[in-house]
This record gives sequence, C-alpha cells and structure tokens, in this order.
Amino acid sequence: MENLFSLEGKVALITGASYGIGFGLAVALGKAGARIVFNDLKQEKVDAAILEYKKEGIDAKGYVFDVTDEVLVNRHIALIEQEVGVIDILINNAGIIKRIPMHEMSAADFRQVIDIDLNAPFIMAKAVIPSMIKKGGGKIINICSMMSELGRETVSAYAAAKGGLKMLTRNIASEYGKYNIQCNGLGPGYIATPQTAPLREEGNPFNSFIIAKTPAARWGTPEDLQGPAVFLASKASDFVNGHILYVDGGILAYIGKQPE
Ligand code: NAP
Ligand code: GCO
Repeated sequence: MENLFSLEGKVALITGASYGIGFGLAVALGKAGARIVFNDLKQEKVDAAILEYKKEGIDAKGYVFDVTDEVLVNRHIALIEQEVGVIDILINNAGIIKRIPMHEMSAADFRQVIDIDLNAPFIMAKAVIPSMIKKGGGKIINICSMMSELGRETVSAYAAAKGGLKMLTRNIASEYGKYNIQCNGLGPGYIATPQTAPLREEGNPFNSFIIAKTPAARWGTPEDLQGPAVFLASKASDFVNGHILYVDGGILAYIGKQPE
C-alpha cells in the first residue's frame, strides 16, 4: 500500500510555491519522493524559499516566471524538461484574490484575477500535456476553492475564476483521460496563509464567522492539505479523474453553527 503513495522518480512542478499552500504541498510531494520544482514572480522570494525547502530536507529547484505569460511559461517548461526532466505532476497553485464589491470593481481588476486564477492554469496545463502524453501519463492538480461552489460578498472575480477552474479541471479530465492523464481539483476550505491574513486580523468578525461555519471549528493549515495532495499526485488516484477533493473541515456539508 505504501508504494501506491510513493512519488519516487517523479518530477513535480508547483506554481506560486515560495510560501503558503504551494510551499506546504511541495514539501509533502518532496517528502513522498518527488523532485520538486517551483516558481514565483520574484527571484528574492525563490531564493528565500530554496533555503526554507532545504530546512525541510528538500532540494527544490526554483524558477522566476509569471504563469500568465504563455511565452515565458513555454520557455520555462522547456528549460525545466532540459534541466530536471519531464513534468509528471503539475499543481496549479499560483493565485490571487481581490476583495472588492462587484459594482466597485474595475474590469481590469476582474480580468487580472481571471488571468491568474483561470487563464494561467489553462496555459500551464497546455504546456505540460504534450510531454505527459509522450511519457504515457501524468497528474494535473488545480487548486480550487470553497468559491468553486459558493459565493460571498466582494469576491465575484475570484468565485468566477475558481468556478471556471472546477470546470476546466473536469474538461481536462474528459479530454486527456485516455492518455492516462488524471486531472483533479483540490478545494481547500479557509486556510491560514498570507492570502487570508486580512480575514484573521484581530477583531475581524470574519474570523469567528468562519469558525462557526466550519464543523472542525478552526482555520485549516497548509499541512491539512498535504495528505490529499500526495493522494491526488500518486498512483493511488489513477482511477480518480475530474474530481474536486474538498479539504474544508466540513464547511460545504454544514449550514453553520446553530444559535445556542
Ligand atoms: P498566497 O499566500 O497569496 O500565495 C500565492 C502565491 O502565488 C504566492 O507565492 C504568489 O507569489 C504566487 N503568485 C501570484 N501570482 C502569480 C503569478 N502571476 N505567477 C506566479 N506566481 C504567482 O496564497 P495561498 O493562500 O497560499 O493560496 C494558494 C492557492 O490556494 C491560490 O490559488 C488560492 O486561490 C488557493 N486557495 C487558498 C485558500 C486559503 O484559504 N488560503 C483556500 C482555497 C484556495 P508572490 O508572493 O510573488 O505574489
Ligand atoms: C475569502 C477567502 C477565500 C479563501 C478560499 C476559500 O476572501 O473568502 O480568501 O476565498 O481564500 O478560497 O476556499
């Protein structure tokens, strides 16, 4: 059974993985045996992250490129294939959120969120699929969200992107399953990272709101996502395709804490 979850001999690329959820996922895949490759927008963040990976016993290789830039993405995928090897596992993790009431949000802001959170996973998947086909298969994991299923005030662009990412996941699964490529989504609940730091600030009512909406009665951590990510990246999930695995402490199952 242990071998089912082994990633020995596999090359995994995790986007936006200098810190946060991406870093946690990369550590998990590295500890399961994968060769870890990651990217970020800034060299200084990549350099700092490489030291943090080393503290985890992982010799990660970092690249600097913007996942929305198709020319840069294709150039770096070719470079990674040359320097490290064909990418067996792609985790589309890089993402942003803008919390603005929709009627106040500019079209440029809306487009930027869609570009990074939805267009970029398309660009990245398109770049790695040809070599996965040649190699006989691969794994693509898209980081979805509660907002793949639910809406809330001020996150219209993000919800549209993450809802679209759910269907992009299902379509890649449909189109490339015959090549032994499995494409699944990982849908975190509310996770304590820099992205949600504003929601967890002292006195922010959203903090207690999320605790009341989560049966586990706590914020999640990147570590909560590590086992599910290794599962979706490994042989153990070879017949799981087009599935969104929600790791949310039960939020999607729960109406919310009843009044006492
Ligand atoms: P985070 O702390 O904001 O980290 C996002 C990462 O993505 C950063 O390393 C960032 O790099 C990178 N990034 C942003 N735009 C990029 C681009 N154009 N090209 C390359 N890298 C880029 O976010 P997180 O909380 O770890 O979330 C990671 C993923 O999980 C996102 O897709 C998010 O939507 C999703 N998610 C988060 C939660 C949560 O509660 N935290 C829940 C569900 C889903 P820079 O620092 O250089 O900008
Ligand atoms: C927000 C949060 C959420 C989380 C996550 C939940 O403002 O509602 O940032 O969107 O990031 O996506 O799954």
